[in-house]
Amino acid sequence: MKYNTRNIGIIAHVDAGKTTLTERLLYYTGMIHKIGNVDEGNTTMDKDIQEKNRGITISSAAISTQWKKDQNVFNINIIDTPGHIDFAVEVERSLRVLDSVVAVFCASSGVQPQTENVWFQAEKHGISKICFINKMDRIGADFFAVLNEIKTKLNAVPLALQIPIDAEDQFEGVIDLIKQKALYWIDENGETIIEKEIPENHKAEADEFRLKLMETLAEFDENFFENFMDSETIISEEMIFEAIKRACQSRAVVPVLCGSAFKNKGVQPLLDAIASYLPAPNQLPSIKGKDAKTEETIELERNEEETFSGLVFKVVIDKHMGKLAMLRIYSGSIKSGDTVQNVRTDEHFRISRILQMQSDKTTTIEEGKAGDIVALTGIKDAKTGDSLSGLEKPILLESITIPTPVIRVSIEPKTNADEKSFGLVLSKIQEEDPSLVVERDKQTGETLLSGLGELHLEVTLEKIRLNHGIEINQGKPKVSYKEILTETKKHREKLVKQTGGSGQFADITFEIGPRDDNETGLEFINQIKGGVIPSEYIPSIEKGFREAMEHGTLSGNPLESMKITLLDGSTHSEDSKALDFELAARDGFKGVAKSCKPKLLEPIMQVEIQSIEEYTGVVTADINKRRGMITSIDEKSGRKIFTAEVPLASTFGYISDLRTLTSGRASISMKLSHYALVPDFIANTLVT
Ligand SMILES: Nc1nc2c(ncn2[C@@H]2O[C@H](COP(=O)(O)OP(=O)(O)OP(=O)(O)O)[C@@H](O)[C@H]2O)c(=O)[nH]1
Ligand SMILES: [Mg+2]
Repeated sequence: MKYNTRNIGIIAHVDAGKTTLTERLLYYTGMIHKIGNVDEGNTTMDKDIQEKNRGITISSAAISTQWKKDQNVFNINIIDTPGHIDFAVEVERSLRVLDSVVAVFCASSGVQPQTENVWFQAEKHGISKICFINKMDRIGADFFAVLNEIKTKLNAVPLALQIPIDAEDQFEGVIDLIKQKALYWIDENGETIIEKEIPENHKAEADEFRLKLMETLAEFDENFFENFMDSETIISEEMIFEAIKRACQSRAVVPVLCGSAFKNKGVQPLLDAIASYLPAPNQLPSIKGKDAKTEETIELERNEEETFSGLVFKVVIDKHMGKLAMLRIYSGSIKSGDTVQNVRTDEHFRISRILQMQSDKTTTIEEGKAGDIVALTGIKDAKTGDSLSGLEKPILLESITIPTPVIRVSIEPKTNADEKSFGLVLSKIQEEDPSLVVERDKQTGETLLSGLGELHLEVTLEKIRLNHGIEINQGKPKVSYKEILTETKKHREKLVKQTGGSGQFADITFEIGPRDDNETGLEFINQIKGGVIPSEYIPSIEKGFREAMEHGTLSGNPLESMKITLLDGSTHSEDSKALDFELAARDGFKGVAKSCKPKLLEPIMQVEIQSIEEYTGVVTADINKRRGMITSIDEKSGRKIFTAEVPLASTFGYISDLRTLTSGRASISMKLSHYALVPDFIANTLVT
């Protein structure tokens, strides 16, 4: 069996150099023939006009390329993801379908809030990682400091496979600790690598780190431990390779490499490491899914003989090809012309074409197999997170978690003539980006667009203008609040209706209030005894409450959490139906929630600001003004790092305000930290 496919994601904080690195990966694998640069707006990955203009990645791009190593050809599917938190859904859906990641770090700014975010997201999905410490040429670059932060901030065990030869503008190459050679990149495009002996002044350090490499492997790999302890055994390169592979794939350690993508140094060894240490799809444990009919758990082998199953992780509407569904195939295979089903909708459809994405073109392929990432045409109704399967067995795979919006604006087309196409465009845009929500405000009749941040909404509206030619009027951005109950109440809800024929009847008594733990969502405790409510109605009651909490009674915003204890009830032998109990739960919630002293919660952001000493006073005073709380002030590479918790509502315009305050000498990044109670004096102005 061949283990030659690698499905990898490139993840990191904004500006760490993911796109620059991906561009180099494509160049050295021969997929592109000219190196593009983000700053010149000519990269293969950031194709979108806004990506070019803003110099950031907005939508993640999937691309297939090949790398040759030791007579083997590896098919590498790469997804370059955006670093900005506003595009978090791109990271989430990519990590859901990838087998491993390359986490990129900036050698001078190290582990930043969004690095932590995406790192722990990858952890949640249980995928293997390799670290690439990029920007070794930048002022303040410090490989060893970042190595240490991987340990302290990410709780990981970094395994340096290389150490750099000097840093900043002296950065020349790397020392390969396995081969014990120094590698130098000498030409402008970084194509020629010269291998030399380790320079004298780096020998001691290289010995120290090689020993550390071996000791770490011995600590985390039993097999290697035996060889390491046995004085008779001479440790071969092969033994080290195999041990790294096992320790990386068991996720005990993370191999670390370094370089400068921009200066074209250090990329080829990263490709070798991807091929050597990261898992092939068919080496991973079997896939767990659910039989959509029987709800039974099914395990699927990750091979072509198995029945077909795949997950749609992205929907793209292409001007020429129409709707494209990006699909990760987990088991079995598909050919164009095959009929498959969308398990969510039961829709059966014929696959018209199977495409592979290659730089700026797509290639039609005959067959898609287990482990592949492809795009399909011909699907009408597919959404992000849908499972596709063969007709013989509908298999539901775990879906994709979509982050909930935190901010919204009211929007309308500038001219009445655009009114009709406006609705269509909004639904198209939502199809491509499930983290956007479009709603109509019941009171004002306005159209509200909600998203993950100011930039997210700005980019979306700009997309509507640029790609669809619709000019938009927009209101001020507003925070999406949540609600929470603060007191527990007991309530009885009785639904009795007699409208000729069969009537409706449901009777429930329940306790409703805040959760005791700090978890989110609904905690539902069923204390019904003696079958006074038949067990088949219980899930309907739970469903009723779950739906009801989507609209709080204080402000109409969803409840963050709620606890329901179902105590008692009764049924009517002829009139009671499952739906009646669902309705009773919903009505019951509406009737009693107001008396449970509901309060408003607002999103609180964890903000990190990097600036210089001189602006300490200005930055801290500004944080206070925004109702923020400073949690720490550190120093790194001569820069001050302020960490604070600031309510989202007072972060609007933060980036440009900070630029003005510090004459552009500060950078800021944020991530959603948690929801907290809105202080009464503000809540009173929000809820009337
Ligand atoms: N000095 C230096 N600059 C680099 C290096 N790699 C990337 N850059 C620069 O860093 C900036 C950001 O690079 P990108 O590749 O767009 O970073 P990214 O991680 O893709 O950013 P987002 O997609 O917005 O999250 C650009 O100005 C690059 O030219 C490097 O190795 N050294
Ligand atoms: Mg990018």
